[in-house]
Amino acid sequence: MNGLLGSVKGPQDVKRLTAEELPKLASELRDLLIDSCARNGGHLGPNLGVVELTIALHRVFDSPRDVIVWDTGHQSYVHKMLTGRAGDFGALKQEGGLSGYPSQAESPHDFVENSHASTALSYADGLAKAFKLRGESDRKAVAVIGDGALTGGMAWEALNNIAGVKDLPCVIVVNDNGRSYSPTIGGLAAHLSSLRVTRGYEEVLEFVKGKIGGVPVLYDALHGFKKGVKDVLAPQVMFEDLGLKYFGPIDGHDEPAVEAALRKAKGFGGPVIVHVVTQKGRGYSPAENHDEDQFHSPGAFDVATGAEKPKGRIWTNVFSEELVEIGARRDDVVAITAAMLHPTGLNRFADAYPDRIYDVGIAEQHALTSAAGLALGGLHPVVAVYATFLNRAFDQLLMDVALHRLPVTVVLDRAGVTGDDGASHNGMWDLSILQVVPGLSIAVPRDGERLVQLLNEAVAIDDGPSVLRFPKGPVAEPIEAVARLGEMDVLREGGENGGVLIVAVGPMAQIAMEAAELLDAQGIPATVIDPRWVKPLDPALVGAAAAHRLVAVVEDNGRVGAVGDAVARLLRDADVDVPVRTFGIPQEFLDHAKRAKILSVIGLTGQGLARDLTEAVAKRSTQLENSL
Ligand SMILES: Cc1ncc(C[n+]2csc(CCOP(=O)(O)OP(=O)(O)O)c2C)c(N)n1
Repeated sequence: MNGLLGSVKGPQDVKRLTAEELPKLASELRDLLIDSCARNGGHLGPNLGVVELTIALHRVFDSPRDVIVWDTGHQSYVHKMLTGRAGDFGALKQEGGLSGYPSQAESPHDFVENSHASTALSYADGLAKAFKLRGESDRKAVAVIGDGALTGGMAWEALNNIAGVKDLPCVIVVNDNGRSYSPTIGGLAAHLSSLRVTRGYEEVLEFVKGKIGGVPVLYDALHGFKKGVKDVLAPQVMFEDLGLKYFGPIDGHDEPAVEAALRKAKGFGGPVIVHVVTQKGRGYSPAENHDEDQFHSPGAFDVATGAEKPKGRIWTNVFSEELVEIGARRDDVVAITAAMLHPTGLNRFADAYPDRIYDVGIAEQHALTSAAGLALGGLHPVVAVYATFLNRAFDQLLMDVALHRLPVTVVLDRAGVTGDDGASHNGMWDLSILQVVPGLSIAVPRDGERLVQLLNEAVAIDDGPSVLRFPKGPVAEPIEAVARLGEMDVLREGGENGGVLIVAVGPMAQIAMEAAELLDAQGIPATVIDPRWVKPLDPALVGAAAAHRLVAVVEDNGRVGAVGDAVARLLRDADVDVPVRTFGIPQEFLDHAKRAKILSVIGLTGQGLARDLTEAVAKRSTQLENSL
């Protein structure tokens, strides 16, 4: 690594640079960000926006003695580059390479790895309390949180607590770029934009036009700005009323100004908010001009044009299109997104039915209970979230939706192994935690045609909640059923003499069919069934299992308590003692790597399955012979 960045091995080297050298460092950081994200994809827009802020943080604070917690963690690339990892960016998000989020294994400068949003203030609250109690009076807890993440309820629970301890050594940096993926919504967002304008109305318009040009919503909102005089003169009251000292707004690309504000904050004897206004995608015009999400997290792209490699047809597209069709037939169907309109494909629905879409911010818990309210009000909400983020809203689904038997459909995208976003992004929990919800129905489509069919069946359920889940990536090739058994699809008949019954959960049908062929070639007949609905399980499964020597359940979910365990329980309860093998994701936090690679390592391939099942059948035969 050449240039100034080559000489930066850690924060002490950032501190040593002269003020005149900093713009050059910023420019080198941006080049490296663009280059590495172009190669392997990554969170480019957010990181381009925090270049000067991150430099300033490392010049003012003493990491890791002072702890910097990055909310969500997707904007921590510059932090990684300034803490000795710039040379490793060639393998960003690749197996064995740098994680796309902070990682304790990578550096003592990384404390918090979780990529679920809105947690940084709570971590900082706890850290600061720990410093105080342990008498470590030289340490500060610094939380960097975006205006998007600030829409999450946890952030407000934390603010309430932080403000309650007058001498808490905690600095909250609000990185306000006006956007989550899309422009941030809601009353808070409106308030933050009013904060940006403390310098007076006319100046505001110039400021916003200059700094955040190309965000018409915000500009229009400011034009229509009709706040009370008190808020115009002292809009920071919201924070100060809470008891938090407020500094800002600061131009987040003016490094000396950010540094000055952070120094003041550091010297202040209690909890303080520094409000920094930045531009997402700053310094790379394809990102700055990208209306949809300012290159929030593009896949690999061409540096000159910003053009991304085409993704082909993905599961999300099928869902997105079918929901528009359903919306045309059913005017009671409404949709909810938690700040992920485009990633979940709900943008089409929003375009078609603008008054039937609700973006609630990064607020999955609220999304579910608001859906409950909509359902109580006579509508059928479809809540679309990434599978891993549903964890946030488990209690709301259980008590607010299911207990009231409300017709809410939850659509889980990115279910199963997602891979290169690391442990906290794998959607491997839902089939386990959802098993315990009374009255909930869960569908898992194996291909696009089944997604269409099952989505329609799900929104037709009017006496309780339903969930539909599908994975990341290209939609699976269709597999036609050869027969129906109850509500289940039989994909392959294994013959009369009872060999292995493979219960393939959704897209696992592909590898189940491959495994069945391989088993057949070895003289082990194999039947493959796709249950379509995995909760409740079809009672016809009991008879099918009883006619086989071994049952194998294959699913793209953690093995504990998921469909495999549910099938075993069903058979136990019916006094059918055919052995059940469960194949899924080991109950571990998986390191980042490509989805295909992880599936192969954990044995979720046709070959892996066939090998394990051959062994299981052989073992079973030996046991039977020995018992005779
Ligand atoms: C609980 C949760 N829901 C959704 C997401 C997906 N997500 C990742 S970043 C992001 C937007 C964050 O916006 P902001 O905090 O303003 O940061 P920016 O990217 O604008 O810098 C969202 C919705 C998440 N990480 N966690």
